[in-house]
Amino acid sequence: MSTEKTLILIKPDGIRRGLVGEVISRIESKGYLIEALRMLNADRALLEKHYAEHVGKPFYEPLVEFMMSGPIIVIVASGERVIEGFRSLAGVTDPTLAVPGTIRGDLARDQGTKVVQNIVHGSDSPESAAREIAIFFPK
Ligand code: DAT
Ligand code: MG
Repeated sequence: MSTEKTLILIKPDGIRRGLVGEVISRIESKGYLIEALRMLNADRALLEKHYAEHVGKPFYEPLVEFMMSGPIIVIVASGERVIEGFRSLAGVTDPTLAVPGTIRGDLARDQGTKVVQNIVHGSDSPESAAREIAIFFPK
């Protein structure tokens, strides 16, 4: 059985605030392996694929605008149960409620914006991980 993989994004707020090293350090310190990493400016078409499940929600357009507001870093990390493990490292979606000790709990807060700015994305299931990795790292 091959080791599980997940797709992690460091969002534009994470880059603007100089938290790239901190986020990568937390992934590595936990013991996950960085398998691939690239920086890019995501366009609308790419984000529409990545966030397909959220199309039509009130925060969808602000989310896309936010994700296009600067470069992002795309990471594939691997390890046993890395999908749930990284979600645990990241903390819950709302940074106000994310537990201290997590990336979102320690490093983000409510900015009063229409979309929550919470530093990182992590795949939420094996199906999402496979789909998202294929979007950002097409064969
Ligand atoms: P997660 O990133 O924790 O998997 P999600 O997939 O439900 O959360 O949503 C994608 C992103 O959209 C999330 O990281 C922040 C933003 N978001 C989600 N729900 C929101 C809401 N109710 N209001 C504003 N932004 C929201
Ligand atoms: Mg999600």
